[in-house]
Amino acid sequence: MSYAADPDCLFCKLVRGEVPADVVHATDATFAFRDVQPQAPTHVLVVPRRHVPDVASLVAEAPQEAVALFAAAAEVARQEGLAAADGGYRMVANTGPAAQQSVFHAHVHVLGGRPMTWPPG
Ligand code: DGP
Repeated sequence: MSYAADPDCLFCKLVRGEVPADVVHATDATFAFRDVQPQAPTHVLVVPRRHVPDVASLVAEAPQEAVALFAAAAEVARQEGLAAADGGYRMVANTGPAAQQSVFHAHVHVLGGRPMTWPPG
């Protein structure tokens, strides 16, 4: 299945620069910016430039871009001083409404800078 670019998608608008973003990292395939509702001292969203509704769809449609997404997330964590050797961070990919996904453009949350608890809510 192939997903067309969505002119109404919020994260597509951020990627295109039509909605302002606090950008922390960008590659040919990915774009990363600070979450507007941070849940931790560091809270960055890493998204593919390609419009697909969730990470599972990205793996199915463009697996090399899913690898690029996780590589970008790891690089963001390193940039933010959160690499595993520095204490670590959490990556979250809410997938579907039961998981509280609210923006249906694939994204990974990179969260850190405070102790994390388990299980997540
Ligand atoms: P999720 O619930 O997993 O779909 O995460 C979507 C996140 O997007 C949520 O943590 C809030 C964030 N968000 C929503 N609108 C905006 C926006 O306009 N700018 C930024 N930077 N983040 C946004």
